[in-house]
Amino acid sequence: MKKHTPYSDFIQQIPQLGNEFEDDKFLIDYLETYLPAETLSEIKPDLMQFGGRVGKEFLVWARDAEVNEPTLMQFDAWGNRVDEIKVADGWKQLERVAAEDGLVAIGYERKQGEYSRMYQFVKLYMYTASSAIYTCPLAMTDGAARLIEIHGNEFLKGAPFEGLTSRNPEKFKTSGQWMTERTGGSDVSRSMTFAYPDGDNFELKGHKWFTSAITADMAFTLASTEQPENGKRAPLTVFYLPIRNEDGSLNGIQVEALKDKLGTKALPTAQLELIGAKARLVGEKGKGVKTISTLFNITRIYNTISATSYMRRAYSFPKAYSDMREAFGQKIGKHVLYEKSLKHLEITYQSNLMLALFLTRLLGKEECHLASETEQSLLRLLTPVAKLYTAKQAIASASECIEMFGGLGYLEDSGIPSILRDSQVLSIWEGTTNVLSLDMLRAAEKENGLNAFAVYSKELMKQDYPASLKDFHAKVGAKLNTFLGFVSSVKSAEDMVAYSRDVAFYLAELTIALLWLDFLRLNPEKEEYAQTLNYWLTYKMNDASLKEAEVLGLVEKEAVRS
Ligand code: MFK
Repeated sequence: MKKHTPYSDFIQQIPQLGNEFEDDKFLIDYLETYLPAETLSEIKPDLMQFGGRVGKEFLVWARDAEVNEPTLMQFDAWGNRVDEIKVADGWKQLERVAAEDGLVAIGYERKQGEYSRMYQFVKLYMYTASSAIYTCPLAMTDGAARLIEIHGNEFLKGAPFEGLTSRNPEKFKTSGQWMTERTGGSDVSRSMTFAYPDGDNFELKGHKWFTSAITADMAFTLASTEQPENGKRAPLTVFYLPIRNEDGSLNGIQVEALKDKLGTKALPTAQLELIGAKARLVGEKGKGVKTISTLFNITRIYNTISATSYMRRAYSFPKAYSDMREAFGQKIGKHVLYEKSLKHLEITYQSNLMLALFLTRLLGKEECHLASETEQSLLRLLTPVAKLYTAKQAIASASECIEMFGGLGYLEDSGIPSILRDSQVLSIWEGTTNVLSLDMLRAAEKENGLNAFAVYSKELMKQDYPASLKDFHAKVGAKLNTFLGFVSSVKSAEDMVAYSRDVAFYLAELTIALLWLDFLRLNPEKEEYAQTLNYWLTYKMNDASLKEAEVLGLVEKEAVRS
């Protein structure tokens, strides 16, 4: 019989990630610029080994966790309520490695002093896009540890804190952060969970609509100790609760359902009923939102780093592909338009990473009591700004990344679509873009954030710049003046609300421009980055974007509404 000749025996080679530390030249240049040489040489071997693993076994575990989604079994065969959640083996491996590699612990051991946070977040930057977003439990765990450091009593500073910051996988504990209820995820003060006295402690009764991740060991949540009166909302308080009792049963919690989400498929996000969960009060009674903001300000920095992780991946995957895939007679990387798309993705991840790592520098200083008042207010101001900005950039980069693989990028089992699905959550959880724009205003006005930004940036502009940067210095200075002039020209608080989103985006881009300028001042010989700043100032930043709300006719309307 005649043998069938296939039309083509071509099989596309699969692009592989290399060492995500060693290959990230910008990251290394950044660390060489802002870390003391001895700190860098101390942590480099660890970053190197970690960077080599994220593109290999971590990805295999992440894929396993994505494909084998968590399941909930509410009843056993005999009718007992058990609410048992099963997660994939890959998910467990990602937890184990997070503990062993100190992904939370590094920030609390503080062996590198004020640079510990930068070290920790560089590892998280490499880890997130290969973790099926195990970073989410880590974010809440870290936020909980910080909450305990600041507001915790002796009990919380004992075993719970030690568990959250342990490197031993057997002892490592994770925490949830339960705020969202059916009444709202943004307007948290509409919470309908009540805390009833129970000896020295409390019993919580209520409902939590989104809780990540129910497989945690403990949670911090909000509840009111008083019933609302005459329609007036009762103030909230933070409570700590262990998820399970000593015998392993759930602590007055019933898992109603696991959420069916667009992305973050490996993460067991649950809808819960609290039917008398034993809990301890944390911080000041009635100051719940303020107290828990310590936690969510940390998770917002995690969100920022996670966004940069996805942006880096949205660049490094198509970059790897560009050297092996051929079309129209040559490697696709040789086609000028593919090269241009890659350039966009490269500039985007580097610029956003610049902003994210700046936050970790400020955070490290604050936690080591080395930050000036200006730096503390700047951290407060830039946390929501960086979170909202980087999330949107990550989504755009992820979408472009898919397109750069053509149809293959659209196939689930290529592993590429999850970059987009998982990035999409970054602009939602931990505060939406609009809510965070308002938080920026809160920080700008109540916590001296705007003034701190003006002081800090003017100080940066006063540094010694080499002659080669004279033009850039003038251009960044002009953008700074445009920004400060604009915010001081806004006539009313209502108008400022309408402009807040435009202001937040511009502020993020302006901060990035200032940071590039500072980076170039310290690295005048690295000309490739001068091209980036040129692009950023000329094509990325658009002064007209500050007035989008006005062009859309929303400025006066906001005044009329209120
Ligand atoms: C990969 C990374 C993953 C991250 C993990 C994600 C998993 C977690 C899943 C979730 O839980 S997602 C739900 C997240 N939800 C939010 O982030 C809430 C979004 N809404 C807000 O942030 C609202 O702005 C807020 C709830 C805070 C508004 O509440 P209020 O009560 O109307 O605020 P108000 O009255 O302005 O502020 C109360 C106090 O808190 C004030 O202080 P004082 O009592 O001293 O006056 C505020 O200054 C203070 N405050 C508010 N936000 C703050 C803050 N302080 C510091 N930092 C902040 N960000």
